[in-house]
Amino acid sequence: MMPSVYIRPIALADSPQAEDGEAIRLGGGLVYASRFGLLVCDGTKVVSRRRFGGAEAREAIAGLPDALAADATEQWDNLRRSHAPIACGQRMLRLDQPQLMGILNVTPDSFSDGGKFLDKPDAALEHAHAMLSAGAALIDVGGESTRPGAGAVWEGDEVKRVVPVIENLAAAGAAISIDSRRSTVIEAALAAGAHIVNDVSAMRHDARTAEIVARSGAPVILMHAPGSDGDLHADGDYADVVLDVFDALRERRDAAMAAGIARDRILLDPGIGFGKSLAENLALINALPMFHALGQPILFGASRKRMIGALSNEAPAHQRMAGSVMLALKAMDAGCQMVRVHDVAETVQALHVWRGLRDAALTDFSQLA
Ligand code: PMM
Repeated sequence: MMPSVYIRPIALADSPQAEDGEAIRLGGGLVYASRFGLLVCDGTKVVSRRRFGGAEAREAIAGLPDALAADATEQWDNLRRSHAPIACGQRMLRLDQPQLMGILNVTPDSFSDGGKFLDKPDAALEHAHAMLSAGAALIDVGGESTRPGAGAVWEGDEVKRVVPVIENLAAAGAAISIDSRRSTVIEAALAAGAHIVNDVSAMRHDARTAEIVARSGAPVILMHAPGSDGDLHADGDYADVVLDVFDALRERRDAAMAAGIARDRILLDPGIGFGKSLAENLALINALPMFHALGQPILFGASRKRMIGALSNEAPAHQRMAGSVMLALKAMDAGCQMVRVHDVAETVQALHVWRGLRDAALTDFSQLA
């Protein structure tokens, strides 16, 4: 097997004035990194490891064999890549700061909010509008539960659940994503006014999806889930969860581009909670900054997920707000451009305080360096 290379940010910095070397801006976002690890792996075995500061990157990369150096250079450029705003109808989603995606599940059985909005279009819309007023940049509308063991939904039912909600939100000028892995549903949702496709199977479930997304020009979120086809949670057997998810997302990014989807239309998501143990979820969250090396905006979703219950005396889903906000802040610290949440008002407040801490107009960072 060909050796592979990975660049991992290992020390984040408050500002570009980091004392231990030149810091770089990650993902064009609001966060900085000052120290990096350069890993060369043979399969999953790390064969060499070097640490370097931002100013020493070129020299560190030049020490690699040619084939690896090209890949490492691309990752280094990707880490610093800025992302253009995404147009959603009249709205522009800026990706130089974290944006919150509010979750609206129109399902009978989602683990966190199942049954609250199914067959209750008024309640669903009221909730969506409340999330928008609270500061959600967009609403993620889903009509199929993806929790482990959830029953399959007939796609005609999924369309009937999501389309009326999308039509209403689109008429109100909201930015909307459709959370589905079925091309028929995606097609109907885009026709109804959705702007972004959120596919938890990273377009593996339905071969037609890539063609529809390419033709529509809509941005697409490709999420990692290990299971093929039916059960997204199956086959979670990793040699190294961070490197395996990184490689899998790179493969899906490249497959999307090969299908004719423009690179600046692709967002990536490590898929927290999908076919991953608690330790694997924690490892991924601690390694989030590394995913900027794939060169795409990163979406992070851990809101009310099981891992929070597992770390907090099995708190049920509706009592996982504080843990969810904590994880959202961790994603912001890692420079993730989009965070998918249920508790919008609480996360917006946390985001505002987070931004205050980072604002160079409010803190003179040169005094802290
Ligand atoms: N999680 C769920 C559903 N859709 N989409 C993306 N991109 N990322 C996620 O982490 C994600 C998702 C499951 O959570 P829910 O039942 O609360 O919607």
